Order: sequence, then C-alpha cells, then structure tokens
Amino acid sequence: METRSSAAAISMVASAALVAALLVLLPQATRAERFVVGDAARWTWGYNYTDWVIKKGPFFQNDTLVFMYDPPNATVHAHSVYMMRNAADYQSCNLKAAKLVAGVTQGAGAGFEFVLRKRKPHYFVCGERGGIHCTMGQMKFIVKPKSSACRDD
Ligand SMILES: *[C@@H]1O[C@H](CO)[C@@H](O)[C@H](O)[C@H]1NC(C)=O
Ligand SMILES: *[C@@H]1O[C@H](CO)[C@@H](O)[C@H](O)[C@H]1NC(C)=O
Ligand SMILES: *[C@@H]1O[C@H](CO)[C@@H](O)[C@H](O)[C@H]1NC(C)=O
Ligand SMILES: [Cu+2]
Repeated sequence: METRSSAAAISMVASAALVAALLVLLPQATRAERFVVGDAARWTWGYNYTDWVIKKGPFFQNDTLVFMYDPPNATVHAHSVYMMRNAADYQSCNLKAAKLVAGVTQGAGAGFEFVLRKRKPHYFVCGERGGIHCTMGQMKFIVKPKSSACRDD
C-alpha cells in the first residue's frame, strides 16, 4: 500500500513537471484557448451567458469562442450572432447598428468560431425576433480579452 501510493505520488509529480515543462516550451501564440459558448447548453434561449463569462473568464487575446446552434426547422428556433457597436446598444438590445457575425445556419456542426483578436469589449447578442432573444432570452454577453502577456499573472 505504502509503496503503491508513493509510486503513484511520484508519477503524479513527474507528469505535473512534464506538463509544466511543456507549457514553458510552448510559444506564446499557441496558448490561446477555445471555449464553446454556454458549454453543454450551447447558444440558446434562456441561458445566463453573463454568468458563464464570469465563471469562464478571464479571456485572453486570440482565444476562440465557438457558437454552436442548430439551423432552424419546423421545431428548432433560429439563433444568430451579432456584435453591438457600443454598450448602450448592448444594454437596450438595439440591433439597428449591429454587425452580423454568424447567420442562422452558421452555428451548425462544429459551430461558428470567433477569434478574439482585439483587446476591446465585444458585445455579442442573438439578433433573432427583433431583439427579443437578447432581451427576454438573455442571449447576450460582453467579453473584453486581456493581453496574452498577462496569462500567467
Ligand atoms: C494572435 O494571433 C496572431 C495570428 O496568429 C499573431 O500574429 C499575434 O501575434 C497573436 N497575438 C497575441 C497577443 O498572441
Ligand atoms: C445572470 O448572472 C448574473 C451574474 O452572475 C447575475 O448578476 C444576473 O442576475 C443573472 N440574471 C438572471 C436573470 O438570473
Ligand atoms: C430539426 O433539427 C433538429 C436539430 O438539428 C433535429 O433533431 C430535428 O430532427 C429536426 N426536425 C425536423 C422536423 O426536421
Ligand atoms: Cu437566439
């Protein structure tokens, strides 16, 4: 028992050291992470994405967000991804000046990937039903990626 558990402990320490060594060796640019928005819930009506951002963050420059949602049919409601121009439009779910990021069919399969290239606030919303998915459906969140240099802070 003693030997077994200490052997296990040694092998755990060894693999931890190996992982640490690999992390040091990896160049900065390849350290970006990939996040499925909403995890198992994916991109859907009624999920609290603001809460998801708090739990998953911080996000860093060059991290990838993956939006996954089924294309609409007789039983599945349409979703989409828009980016709001500013905080005021985001708060009020006003889509007038919003930019289409991914249409209703683009979340299918492996999902739609968005790379967080810029260190600015990204105001993501679902644009369906004239903003109702954004207001009532809570399909909205803000991500402000940090500089990759801060990843180890
Ligand atoms: C982000 O990725 C681009 C393209 O791969 C690269 O040129 C840039 O240096 C990266 N930026 C950071 C902060 O990692
Ligand atoms: C969603 O989560 C945020 C952050 O945890 C919280 O402040 C907010 O009240 C939640 N919204 C709802 C409708 O529960
Ligand atoms: C609608 O799409 C969903 C998810 O892709 C699928 O499971 C379902 O069978 C489809 N229903 C119809 C009526 O095509
Ligand atoms: Cu939606």
